[in-house]
Amino acid sequence: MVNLTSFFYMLAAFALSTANGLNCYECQTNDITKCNVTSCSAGEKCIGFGGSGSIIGKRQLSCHLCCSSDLCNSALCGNIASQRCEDDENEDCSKLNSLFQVCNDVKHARLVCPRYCNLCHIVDGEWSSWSIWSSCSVTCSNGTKTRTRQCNNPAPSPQVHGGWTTWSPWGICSVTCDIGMQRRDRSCSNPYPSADGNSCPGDSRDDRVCLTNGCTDGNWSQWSSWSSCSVTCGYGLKSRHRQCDNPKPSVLGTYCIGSSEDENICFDNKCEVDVIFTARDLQNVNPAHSETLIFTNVMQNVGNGYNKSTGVFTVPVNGMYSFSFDACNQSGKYSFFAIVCDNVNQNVGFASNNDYGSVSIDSTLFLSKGQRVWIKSNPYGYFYQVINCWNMFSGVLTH
Ligand SMILES: *[C@@H]1O[C@H](CO)[C@@H](O)[C@H](O)[C@H]1NC(C)=O
Ligand SMILES: *[C@@H]1O[C@H](CO)[C@@H](O)[C@H](O)[C@H]1NC(C)=O
Ligand SMILES: *[C@@H]1O[C@H](CO)[C@@H](O)[C@H](O)[C@H]1NC(C)=O
Ligand SMILES: *[C@@H]1O[C@H](CO)[C@@H](O)[C@H](O)[C@H]1NC(C)=O
Ligand SMILES: CC(=O)N[C@H]1CO[C@H](CO)[C@@H](O)[C@@H]1O
Repeated sequence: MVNLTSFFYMLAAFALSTANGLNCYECQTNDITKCNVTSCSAGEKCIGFGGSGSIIGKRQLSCHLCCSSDLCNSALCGNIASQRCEDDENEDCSKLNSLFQVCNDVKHARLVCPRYCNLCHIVDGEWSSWSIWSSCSVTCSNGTKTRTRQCNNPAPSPQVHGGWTTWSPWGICSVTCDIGMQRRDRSCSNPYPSADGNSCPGDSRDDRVCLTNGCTDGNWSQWSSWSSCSVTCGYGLKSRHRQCDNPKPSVLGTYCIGSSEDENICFDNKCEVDVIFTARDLQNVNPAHSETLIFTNVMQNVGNGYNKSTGVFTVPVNGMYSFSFDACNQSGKYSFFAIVCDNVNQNVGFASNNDYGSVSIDSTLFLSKGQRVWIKSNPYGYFYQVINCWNMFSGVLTH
């Protein structure tokens, strides 16, 4: 007769080999001890078999498996109960993480919220046992010998390399005007590195220059007094200046608007040269064609421009000149004449027997030093010369 109990075990073994990890049915060693068993709770019923619904396995606490009987050997247990990996029931891990990112701090998170933070798989490293001592470093006298151990019993797992948080916003500028510095920070906590993981590369602090408004805008000083005239004679320029230092602009302050230099026209009367001449009494009252009229009686010649031997006035200084020629008419005769400058007629006229007394022509010219002015017959003249009617050539530098 078939041992009913054996048959029963055989079926149970077949059924249970397909169930996840429940292999305590092989507890067939000599080293069998009494298991510390408890009753399965409602959700932990291990085996219901044969329609009877009877419980044939009970949970073995240390093994997390169900055993066929109270006799079990934990050394054969293929599924050692993992260390407790539960969140601290006094903490709201979800809240802790959203407020304080507790999961980024692996060390802390493993104590408080290992399950929430998915850290149950982390294994702390432990030292291996020491190796045997090496031989002595010397063969006589005092030397050293060494022994080693590794962090591989077990090796820590997994290795976590540090990661930076995002940068904080930039801090306030160190100054309220001009140029200062500001900083921002980040920390190597996203996540923190594990003991054997790499720390974050780079700096946790970043500084940069910050520009604000200028502290002080520039303002002009008062104008200096005018410089002396750039020429000692006639029209020139005088200048004055000012500095943008009342106050000076700060580094980012605006510079003064406008020019630091000012110029104006100046005229120095003191050095004006006087030029004036008057000459009368024609050397030749019947000049030939285009002949230069020479007036031999020089009444004044300030500046020595008029030459009484040639009748020509040579300009001594640049300036505006006014010339005139007075001619006496003669009854029944005509005189034609011109004021000439460097061979160009500037004004022409004539005296006829219809004129009474004298006739004048004049000319105002802007001349340069060295230019020449004279009177010529144009083309001929019959001048009349008596004590009460003068033929006269005169000129003056007006300015
Ligand atoms: C079984 O284990 C529990 C919890 O570890 C313990 O309190 C109890 O004393 C143990 N019973 C036996 C018989 O070893
Ligand atoms: C060796 O070490 C011992 C103990 O420290 C010391 O007394 C001794 O003087 C040392 N010998 C030499 C040669 O340094
Ligand atoms: C600029 O300077 C002038 C004198 O040159 C002074 O009157 C004025 O108040 C100054 N302005 C400022 C803003 O300093
Ligand atoms: C006047 O002109 C003549 C002839 O060119 C010259 O010889 C003489 O030196 C001049 N006189 C004066 C005062 O310039
Ligand atoms: C100064 C002089 O001789 N003037 C004369 C100019 O011409 C008229 C008209 O012929 C005479 O009457 C003037 O005496």
